[in-house]
Amino acid sequence: MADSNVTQNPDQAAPKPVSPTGRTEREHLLGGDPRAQAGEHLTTSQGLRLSDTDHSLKAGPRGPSLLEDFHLREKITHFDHERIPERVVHARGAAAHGTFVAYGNAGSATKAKFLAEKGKKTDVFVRFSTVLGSRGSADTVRDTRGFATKFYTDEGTFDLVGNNIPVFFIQDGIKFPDIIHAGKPHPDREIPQAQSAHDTFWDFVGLHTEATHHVFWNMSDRGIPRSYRTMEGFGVHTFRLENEAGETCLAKFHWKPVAGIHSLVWEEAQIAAGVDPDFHRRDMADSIEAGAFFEYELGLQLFPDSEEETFEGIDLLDPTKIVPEELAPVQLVGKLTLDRNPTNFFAETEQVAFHLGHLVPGIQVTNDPLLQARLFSYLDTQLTRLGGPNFPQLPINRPHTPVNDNLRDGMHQTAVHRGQAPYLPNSIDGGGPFTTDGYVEVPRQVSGPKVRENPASFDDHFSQAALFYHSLTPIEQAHIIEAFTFELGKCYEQAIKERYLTVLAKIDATLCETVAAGLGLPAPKSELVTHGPVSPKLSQIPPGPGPITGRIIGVVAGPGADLAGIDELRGPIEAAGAILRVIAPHGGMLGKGKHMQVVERTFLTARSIEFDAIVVAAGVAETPDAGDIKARILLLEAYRHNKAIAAWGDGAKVLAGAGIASGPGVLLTDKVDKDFGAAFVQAVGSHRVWDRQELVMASAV
Ligand code: HDE
Repeated sequence: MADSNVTQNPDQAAPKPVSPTGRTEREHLLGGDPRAQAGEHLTTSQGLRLSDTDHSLKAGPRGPSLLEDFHLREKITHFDHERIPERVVHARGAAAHGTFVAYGNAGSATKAKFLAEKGKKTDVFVRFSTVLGSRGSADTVRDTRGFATKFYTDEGTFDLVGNNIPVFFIQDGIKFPDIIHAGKPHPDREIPQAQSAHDTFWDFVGLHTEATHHVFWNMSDRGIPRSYRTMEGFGVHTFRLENEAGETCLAKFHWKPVAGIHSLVWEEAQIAAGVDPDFHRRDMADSIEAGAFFEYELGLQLFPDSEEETFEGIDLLDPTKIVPEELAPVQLVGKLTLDRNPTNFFAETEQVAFHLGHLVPGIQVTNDPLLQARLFSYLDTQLTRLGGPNFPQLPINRPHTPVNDNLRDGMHQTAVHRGQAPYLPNSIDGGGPFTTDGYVEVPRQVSGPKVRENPASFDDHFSQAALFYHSLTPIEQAHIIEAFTFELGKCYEQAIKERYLTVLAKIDATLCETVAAGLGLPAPKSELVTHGPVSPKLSQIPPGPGPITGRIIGVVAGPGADLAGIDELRGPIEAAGAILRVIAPHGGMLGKGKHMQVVERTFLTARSIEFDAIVVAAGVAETPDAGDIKARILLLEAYRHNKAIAAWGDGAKVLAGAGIASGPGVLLTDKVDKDFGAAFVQAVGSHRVWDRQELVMASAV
């Protein structure tokens, strides 16, 4: 029968490219895990070669299936069990492998070798995630992003399980189930998915006002990052570091993205959630495959270790507080480069198991009550998620240093342990394994009455939200106002909206009044709180153009386009590490010979959200497709979202046809030359043309 020949298809002898970079099917298989993927032949899990995998064993071609069909039963049974429970939070994620290299300047603070030794290289695996959504939810929703890093150090694995926001909603981990129940979809209808814009979330954060600072970060542009490449990361809690001399200090971990901090605009994030729910995942995988690696510097804010555990009056054990960088500068101690995509999503990204208790000498925990609860949760959650206590044996979780743990048996045990005495001390197995100069907790005095209470300093819920808001530029503040108006506008309960307005009334009068007006409610009386000196470093709008590595530039072309001009423009764009994609009315090739262009997106498959900037080539204005409504929407959306727009030659007519004339961030030229290339790269490097915002609002395009 024809279909049973599928596995002998002669096309398999000449592998075809299966990915944009031209990797072949055969290359994919090279180096496969010998436990499940060796040899050329299809087998059962027991290694029995199979001659047919498409027809179940039946009593005659029209008869019922036979119970004795062991291959059918094995294939279906394994399939039935392919899924494991998704993470209860941070279910939606994507990851990459890379390397961390220490600058060698952290030794005075910590003896952790991966930080202290100059040039020391450590393998890492980083998983980025959203918090609220399910595994299949969209990447670009408004949410906090997880930034979890596994350092496979010589001294054991260290996990830095952080977020892209430096504070958290709650001060005590005992409230975590409550905030998550409030943020997740409603239990009756299971909607909305991956959203905070609903009653239960705003009910919780209005009643637990310690969440205010985190809520402000979420409502800011930080809640909708452009790329995982353009996010900061934070350890959030204060850790205790110890150096070789036994001296301790307190520290907060920071990741600083080399590409700068950039975000989507809200409308773009919403469109992307539908048009490309894999927006961030795709961006990371494509960029890494194209060699445009993700880079971050690791930084430390260091504070003297003291009885009070405060710095400049800020309680370092309160995870709703930051220490402004102006008060304690971030000292950069090493660089992380993510340069390799996972080979198998399930084996690596899904099965990776982070835990705050994965520590190395030189790094210790503090009494932050949120951190303390996390020390329990992460180990516990893996037992359900990964089916038992042997998850550290999974390849992605295995330390890159020898392990001799005396832990035995259990579900999914894959090690064949030797010996008879897995206990210590013993006099049978040579006495070992032996304890040595390993991890020692810094001896600190612990005493106090047994109480369910917070320190008094934890009662300040608003001053840092106000500090954050007032440290931002007017455009960033406008985005926060818009976000609050949107999110509260999605709530149904009047009391919840009114209660939250009383929170806003403590932060800023204009903010509160504008949101109230948007909701059609009276603004409550201002009860403004005071805050410390503003921290300009909290603003993410760059003072000047930055790198454009991994950015995507769309060039609108078509039959008759100036293909040589496209090649000319490709030079500076690729030299800056960005990617040029040709958009045309139809797929296929444009032109032939030296300047032939492959059409990568058509007017049907392209949407503005994919591009950081759009250029219209000369030679398309007179073609019948120049006025295509989809192309006009492409240009108009890019314009509305304050992206750099350019055209050369009669490409300007296409822009004009879409209602885009000259103005801020619109670059027009006769032909592509060096100066234009440089000016364009600089415009993209500014990320957004905020000067255009007012024009956009006024013209209502
Ligand atoms: Fe988590 N968190 N968390 N969290 N968290 C998990 O662990 C938890 C918190 C963070 O990519 C879970 O393996 C509690 C703060 C990230 O695999 C779970 C509390 C921060 C990830 C869990 C917190 C985080 C998780 C779910 C309050 C930023 C994804 C699956 C005490 C500093 C890791 C898992 C990955 C995942 C519990 C608070 C970051 C259930 C109880 C604060 C990035 O164990």
